[in-house]
Amino acid sequence: MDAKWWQKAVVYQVYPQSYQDSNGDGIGDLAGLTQRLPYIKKLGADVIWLNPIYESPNKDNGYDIANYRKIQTAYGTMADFDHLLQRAHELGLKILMDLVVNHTSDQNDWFQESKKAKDNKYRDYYIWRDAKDGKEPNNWGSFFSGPAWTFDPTTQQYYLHLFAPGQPDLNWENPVVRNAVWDIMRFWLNKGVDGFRMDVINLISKPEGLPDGQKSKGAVYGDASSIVADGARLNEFLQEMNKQVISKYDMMTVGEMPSSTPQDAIKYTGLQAKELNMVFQFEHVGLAGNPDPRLGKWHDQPVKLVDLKHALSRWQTALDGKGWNSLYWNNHDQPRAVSRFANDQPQYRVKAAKMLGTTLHMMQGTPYIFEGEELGETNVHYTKLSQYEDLESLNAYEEFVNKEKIVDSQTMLNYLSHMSRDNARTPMQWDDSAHAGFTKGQPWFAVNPNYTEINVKNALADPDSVFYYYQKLIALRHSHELIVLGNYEELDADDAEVFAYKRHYQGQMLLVMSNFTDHDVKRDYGQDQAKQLLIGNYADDQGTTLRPYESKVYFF
Ligand code: ISL
Ligand code: CA
Repeated sequence: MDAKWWQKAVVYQVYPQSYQDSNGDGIGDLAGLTQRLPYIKKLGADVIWLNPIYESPNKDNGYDIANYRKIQTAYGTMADFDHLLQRAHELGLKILMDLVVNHTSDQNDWFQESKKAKDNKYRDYYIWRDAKDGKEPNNWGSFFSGPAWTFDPTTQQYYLHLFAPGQPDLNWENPVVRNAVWDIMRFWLNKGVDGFRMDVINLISKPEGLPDGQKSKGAVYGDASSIVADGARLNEFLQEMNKQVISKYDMMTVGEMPSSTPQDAIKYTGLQAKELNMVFQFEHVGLAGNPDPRLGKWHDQPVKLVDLKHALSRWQTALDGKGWNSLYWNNHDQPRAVSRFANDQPQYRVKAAKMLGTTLHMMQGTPYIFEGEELGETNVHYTKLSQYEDLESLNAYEEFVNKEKIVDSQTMLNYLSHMSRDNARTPMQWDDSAHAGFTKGQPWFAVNPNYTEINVKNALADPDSVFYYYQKLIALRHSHELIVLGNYEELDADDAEVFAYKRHYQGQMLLVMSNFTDHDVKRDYGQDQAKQLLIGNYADDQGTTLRPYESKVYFF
């Protein structure tokens, strides 16, 4: 089988407001990113995924879109975008846009119209319901704390928002809404963009009657996600999207799908399914939750290696030959990988970051690198609430510490330092000058203080840096069909120290071994029989010995 371009590609994710400021206002922008394209090219990535750059009141950093056809003023103009796209294409880089269409901003014209009157032409663009017994229409909680419904006095009804009140959910049951979405997609595709990452796309088909969600013990709200995710009409909607838009362009699609199972993903990405190319699954980033289900993702527990292996291996095996995986350790919603899954202490950080890169990049699927991951950037380790900016973090603190009082302030601050999305959102660390060379002004969000050591300038000057190691990982994928297409064999699932697997393809074999601990271990998988050590993160090979966070890939 010949691999498609998006199967061979490596994606680099750019969080525009934190990448490069070009005009000193402290906010990253399109002109800044355009200046940095040669850097991304040097790394060797093929595709850039841009987080939302559309006009937005920024309640949720651009995931609340006011105008789908306009660039956020702080990021530049449409001319700046056209220039970015043109420069990227000249360099052989493709651009993936973020498509956020489960919801819009409440400032979007559609919603402004919709809220005016029950008989407004745009009323059914959104999900409006009467009060039930004088209260919300059902018990759903929002992902960003509080109820998933807000009462609007003008028409005396509630509207649904699975996220913040400023993010009303679109009504996908309405064919006019679906056509409006196809038009937005065509608008950007006709400009020449190369595809879309689709925000929470498995939440668009809401269940009939909007029934109450399960409530865990002591919880104020019911759980909407398990009822809404992967709804009855999702496949139909995605097939319609494919027929109307996707099939007409040479493009790449990845759907963000919290809580999808491999069986769901096969339906969405299956070779016959005619829906999407791949999904972002959440299993490995959902491990080690708080034992109190009300606190969910807020915890400080390390992930157990056996669980991590189980999650990733399950997806590798289930989708082989049936669908296609995306591969990621982190993104703008997740803590930094080296802090979360390995070790960010100075004596281990570089080795550990390379070890994680190896483990993921040798798997089957399309790898995604989040800006700064290629430097081994770490969590920011904030200790005060005032240092945070993200509404999910701030709302969770307010709800659990102040309102419901189920956790004390110190404990919650500790959870935030481990899990807050803000860990990923600090500005890119370019050099050791003020604000890491991100801006000549005051940055919208403070730079991680470790920028004086961890930065692009240092990485490019050091042949042993995480950057050059990632460059090599990417080059290996581009030159070995085995890495792209080979099937996956997990080794010793219950080994709690080493993540080892094999890949097989047309008589060739790859052996990958990663030591996830800070001490020496010994493992023998017949590596002495290998033809070649393809890549490793130590200068020499000590055979069966794996040193702290050592990772090696053998070719047979
Ligand atoms: O659903 C969740 C947990 O069950 C969340 O993790 C949720 O899926 C996730 O926050 C969705 O993220 C995406 O949509 C959000 C936006 O804030 C994120 O930045 C985006 O990646 C709303 O648009
Ligand atoms: Ca700027």
